[in-house]
Amino acid sequence: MAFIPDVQKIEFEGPKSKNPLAFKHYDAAEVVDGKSMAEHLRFSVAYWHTFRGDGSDPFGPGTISRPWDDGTESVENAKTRARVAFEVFEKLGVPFYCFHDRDVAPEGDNLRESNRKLDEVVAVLKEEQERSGVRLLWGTANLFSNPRFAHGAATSPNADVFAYAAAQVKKAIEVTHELGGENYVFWGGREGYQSVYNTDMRRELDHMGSFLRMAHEHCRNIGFSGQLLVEPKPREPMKHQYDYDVGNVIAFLRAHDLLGPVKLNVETNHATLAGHDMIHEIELAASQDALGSVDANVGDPMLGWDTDQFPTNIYLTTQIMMVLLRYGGISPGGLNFDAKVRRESYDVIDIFHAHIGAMDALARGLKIAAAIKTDGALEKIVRDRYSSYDSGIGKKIDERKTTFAELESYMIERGNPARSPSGRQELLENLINEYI
Ligand code: XLS
Ligand code: NI
Ligand code: NI
Repeated sequence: MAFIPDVQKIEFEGPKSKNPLAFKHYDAAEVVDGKSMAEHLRFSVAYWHTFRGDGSDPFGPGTISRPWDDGTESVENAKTRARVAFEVFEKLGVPFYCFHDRDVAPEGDNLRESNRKLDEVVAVLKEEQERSGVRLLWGTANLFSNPRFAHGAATSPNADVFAYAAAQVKKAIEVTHELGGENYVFWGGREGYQSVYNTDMRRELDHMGSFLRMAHEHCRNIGFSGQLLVEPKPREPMKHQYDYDVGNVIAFLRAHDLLGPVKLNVETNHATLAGHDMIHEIELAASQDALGSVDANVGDPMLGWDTDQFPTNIYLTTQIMMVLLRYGGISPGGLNFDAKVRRESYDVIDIFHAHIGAMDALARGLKIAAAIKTDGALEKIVRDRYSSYDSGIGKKIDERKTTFAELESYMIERGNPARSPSGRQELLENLINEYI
């Protein structure tokens, strides 16, 4: 029985199609730069936005009610919703989905009760995964909605809350493992502070490190070998979040000896909230072998909060795909649409339009990035720009085989550095435009 009988499986019809319920660019099987589009893009639907989002915002309540939802917090309703979700995944042809524990199942009166309800819904998710072949990209725990987390979870001043959060994450990791999840995500939620006056920052940061270390230990104990990913975000809900941006998280992971086992899940709107471009954030993460996965969404330049919109900007998707192609792809991570339809877009069909558009935009970005890569001009300019490190004194610097004393005698003998070649920025900007 179909819950959404009016929408059939979305097919690829090519760029000339005018059918809003068809892909114009995303052809899962088409090979680009040696891999199928499906393998490159590894699309994922975010359960929380697409199946739990009700359109509420700080100024008003929900505007969206789904025809399959009976409006209760029952396990039965959660199970039905799970089946609807898989119908949507299959119709969109996405290979993956992501969830928080509390998106898929209602919370009980205590931890034992919550775990039991989660297990009941997980059984349905498992059945649906097996039936459809859709897989879990990552699981995570919601450590921010319940009032107990008002002061944070791992960084709460209340040790009982730390323990509760640990227990909740333990269960969420186990459930992710049971469902064959390829990654597990830690977004800080309320790990940050509102006022330094009441905050023991050293203690909070220490606790955050211990929490992550114990989580990693637990993964090893149960044989979960998926990637662990921290998702940086600078603010919202807290005034200051500890996992501010990619640079901060990398430094934090290094300080706790966790970089390697733990990588990053980088989200576009979080990059912009931190005052960075997405290309900066993913380039930085990838350059440090720390890019694990991407939350593909976008903010609005006019709005200063996490508006979580679907990405449709071709420059943005091209830049993302340029970085991914250069560093050999995003697997075992993926491109997760951590995005929601606007509160004015309350029809079921809007969910389809949103995902189709974003999938097409990233597919176009992939094709453009692949053409730029094949052209090779950009790569050559970058290579040439650093060529002074390929031999002579530059090579010695790269290989860490020189000293300040040697560099001094080298320069005293030469007198002045050779002139650096032009950066050719304008040429490269034009080149990218030729492919857009
Ligand atoms: C919130 C985050 C969140 C994470 C998962 O801003 O993007 O949705 O991706 O907890
Ligand atoms: Ni996210
Ligand atoms: Ni976000």
